[in-house]
Amino acid sequence: MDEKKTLYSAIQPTNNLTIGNYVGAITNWLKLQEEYDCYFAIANMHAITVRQDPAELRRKTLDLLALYIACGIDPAKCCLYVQSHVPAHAELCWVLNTFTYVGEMERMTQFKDKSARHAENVNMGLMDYPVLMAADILLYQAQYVPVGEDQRQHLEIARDIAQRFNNAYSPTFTVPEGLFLKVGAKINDLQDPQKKMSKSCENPNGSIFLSDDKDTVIRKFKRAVTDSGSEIKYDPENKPGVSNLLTIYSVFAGKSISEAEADFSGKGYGDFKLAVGETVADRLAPLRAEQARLIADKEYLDSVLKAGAERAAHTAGRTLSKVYKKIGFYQI
Ligand code: ATP
Ligand code: LTN
Repeated sequence: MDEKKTLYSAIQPTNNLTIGNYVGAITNWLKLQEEYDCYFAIANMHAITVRQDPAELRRKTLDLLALYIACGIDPAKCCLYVQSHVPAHAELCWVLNTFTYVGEMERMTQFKDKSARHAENVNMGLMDYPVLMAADILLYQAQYVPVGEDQRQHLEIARDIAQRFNNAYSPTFTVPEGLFLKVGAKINDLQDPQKKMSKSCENPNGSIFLSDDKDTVIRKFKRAVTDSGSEIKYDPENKPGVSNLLTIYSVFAGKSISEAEADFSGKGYGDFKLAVGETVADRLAPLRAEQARLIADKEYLDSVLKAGAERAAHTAGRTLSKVYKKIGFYQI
């Protein structure tokens, strides 16, 4: 039998996940776990690049694990683990820092955005974020990295760093490729449909959180910004609000964009928004119930994390020791 290819992705345990994270990340992982050797991490080391409340960070780590499992990510098939449980991430990040230029990091879109949003705390970690992400991916020799559009630039840098290192020594790292999907790769903010929906946005009405109850989901969709005119047509240039709602509906109802358009032909914006809200709310309810059941079983969640950390540390350790040999770190 062919060896399965390796796939790596991670989410930060910050805030509550939005349907953007769910669609852009987790639902894809479900299919991928059948085909690839998957590592799915909880990126708590990335999370602290923005100040976190310690008790909340701890709680959200388990919340996110429970959500992965509730969504159908199977710990028997994938390695689920917490980034800080595998010290090799910080260790490789340090080495890769010496293969990364300050100028490159200053030019990263996310760094510029987050520096503006957190002007009081533009810390070194925030700038180093892409290098830690490169370390995550390269440690596991991942061929594929499924992420949303917003991570494209970070993935490019991870590839550049891998190639730089390979060229300076000899082939050491697999050069990873991003897996970006077309529909749903970017879900936009309901209040500002030119902007991606984000779990840390200022206006909570713009994001649908997986933790929102049915009434909240429907209320937020009813208030969603639509566009001038009254036609329900997919046209992201001229009708960003309606197009975003059509994307959300098509993903949650499991239909194509043209089927989604057909469902609402001749209907008004009010009916449309209500139908999208109901479709989303009905899909989220069972997920939330299963997540709550798992959170109550801390012993089980801890056992998943322990097994995950052992497996991840084993793979990561092999890459790290290769790197240490190549760069000339004396081994004992
Ligand atoms: P933050 O607001 O805290 O920066 P975020 O909502 O952007 O967080 P991340 O933790 O950075 O979320 O991303 C987790 C995953 O979800 C990534 O693969 C990212 O590409 C994907 N993702 C995030 N937002 C969206 C979105 N609006 N549409 C599609 N995918 C998304
Ligand atoms: N920065 C990523 C989360 C992340 C990640 C990774 C994704 C951290 N390490 C490694 C893919 C591979 C984000 O989605 N915001």
